[in-house]
Amino acid sequence: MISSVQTRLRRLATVVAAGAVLTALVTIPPATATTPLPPVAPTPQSINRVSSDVPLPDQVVVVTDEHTDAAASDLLTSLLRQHGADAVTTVAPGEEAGLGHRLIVRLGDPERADVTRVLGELTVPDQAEGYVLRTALSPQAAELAIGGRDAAGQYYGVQTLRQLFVRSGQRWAIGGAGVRDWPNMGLRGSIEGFYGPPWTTADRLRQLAFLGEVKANAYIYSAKDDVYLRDQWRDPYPPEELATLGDLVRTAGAHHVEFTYALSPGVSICFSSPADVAAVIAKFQAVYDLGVRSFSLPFDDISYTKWNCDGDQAAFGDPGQAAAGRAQVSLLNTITENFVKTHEGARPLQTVPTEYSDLSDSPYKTELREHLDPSVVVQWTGTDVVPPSITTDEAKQVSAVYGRKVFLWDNYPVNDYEQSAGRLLLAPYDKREAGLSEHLSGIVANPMNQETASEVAEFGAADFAWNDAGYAAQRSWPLALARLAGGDPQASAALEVFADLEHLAPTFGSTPWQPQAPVLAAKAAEFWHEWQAGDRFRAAQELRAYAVRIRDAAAVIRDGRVTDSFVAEAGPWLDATTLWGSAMVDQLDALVAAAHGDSLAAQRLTASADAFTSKAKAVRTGNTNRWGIRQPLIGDGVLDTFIAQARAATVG
Ligand code: 14T
Repeated sequence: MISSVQTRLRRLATVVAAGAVLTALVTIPPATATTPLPPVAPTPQSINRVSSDVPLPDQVVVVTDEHTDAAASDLLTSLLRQHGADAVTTVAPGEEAGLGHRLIVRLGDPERADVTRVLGELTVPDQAEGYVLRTALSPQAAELAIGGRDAAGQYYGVQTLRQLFVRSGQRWAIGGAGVRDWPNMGLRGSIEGFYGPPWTTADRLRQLAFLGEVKANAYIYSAKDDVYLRDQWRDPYPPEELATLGDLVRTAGAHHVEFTYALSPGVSICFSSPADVAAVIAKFQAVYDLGVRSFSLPFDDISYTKWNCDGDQAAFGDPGQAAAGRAQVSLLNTITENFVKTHEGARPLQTVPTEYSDLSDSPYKTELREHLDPSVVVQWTGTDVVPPSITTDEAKQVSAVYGRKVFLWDNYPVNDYEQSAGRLLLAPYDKREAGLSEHLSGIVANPMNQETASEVAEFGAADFAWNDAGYAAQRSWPLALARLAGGDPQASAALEVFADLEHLAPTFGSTPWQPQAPVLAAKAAEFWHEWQAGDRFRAAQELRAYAVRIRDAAAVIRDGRVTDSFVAEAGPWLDATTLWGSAMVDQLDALVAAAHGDSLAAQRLTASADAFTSKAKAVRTGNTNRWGIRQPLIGDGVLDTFIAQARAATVG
């Protein structure tokens, strides 16, 4: 009885499945029905194939109206041109009829009739910054519609389109996709919040464009060593500096990035002084006039148990945690009332509390919880300044302590502290628990002094903040590297080998939260196992191939289409990688020679490996970080250990 029901169910399932396949075959040509869409990052909430790929012809009509976002339509036009559309004509709805073009792209408000029609059953998401994108292909027309919940949504729809271009013979096509997408966190991006040489203007301009690409909307300007932000916070900007800031603010806007100006007066402010409050307002007003609409007053890394003036003793009592909380709350609430609320378009004020890296309640946090204006956004770094992981439980607890969702200041991939000396931090963004979007208002990553190298981890952070449930470090990381490699597959592969050697992510303690060179470590372990128990020469051949990839990675990266600024920043690390890789190749060859009984060759090759090792150790970084000029560390603890072990086994 039961088995006959099962049989019938199974038959039914087969019939249904066959029907589905048949329908698919009828509506979509087989080749494209099975061709996967190209990867899109941040991972969309939903993406499906809805048509075969749409060939991109020479002539394209773009339909926009006054509600179409200018940044979105500019980006759309330039993408179409880059992919071979020589003539892009932009017209208003209704004017496209009879133009006889082979592709019509409709961009704007999803409620616009022509956009709605092409979107079909794909409704626009309710969430801010959400969008819908859909291709539609019929014998009469090839169409693509992108509708955004708001201007940012339109822009993000086009950023998704950017990743949907696929090769089609000599020309390009657009992957036949239906996408409904929105961010899980409202604030996503980076905080230039490290010690040491601040980013250059060129770095910042590059960063702002990058943030737009990964659908991130926040850049917080908080460089610790910018004197106008911290040590001399009261001083007005000289005109040239102000002009440069204006350029950054405009560029941020053009990429839908909110430029947050973070002034850190805590080192010397007299909270009870009307003149100091006025100095904060004057500084904010100067950048408001440039177009800044988002402000922060961080109080991190200051002493909060002594006053900077006698007036504060009278106003807030004896110095101490609770009194510091009262003083900071008074400034934050005053600026909220007298600046943020009186300035058109100003976003909620942000702060970094002096206690920013733990979960426990305290007299200081009680003051903030009970008296800080509820609109003020509070940042938190996770437990420990550089945390080994961040869990939903922790975020939930800290929200209770601060009486609001917190905004994660994520101290990865920052490399300004001693444990990170000599390192680039190129491991994936990892160990942040899915579900954090329920408890955090957003994430900003604190990057390295090296802007482009930071984009690897930041790419992951933006991906996670957009869609924490859909995030997979092992999916995101290769996409981040491929992006830096300009899509060049050989360079992408070389970057993966290089990044494995810069994988160690330190904490402030002695235990890293991500291990060094996991791929090389596994290969070396496998090699020794085989060398002792299996086929020695096959084992050596396999590991040698990987050693050659290490040795040649820098050349492949330098000769390939890798972003110039990455190559420049990573220069000393790339040089050292070539030398360490050469040492590894020679030492492996020495080991094999010794195993063949050719002790002369073994000696000669060992001497050569030794020479490469010495040279590798003599390479120095530039003076680019707080920790100064150091030896660039390459797979340390793994690569050097392997060479030493192979040497010992060679020499006997
Ligand atoms: F405000 C913060 F959220 C924060 O992280 N502040 C600094 C930050 O500027 C720096 O880049 C980061 C990594 O070194 O750590 C914080 O700075 C510290 C914190 C410490 F506890 C530096 C030394 C410390 F001992």
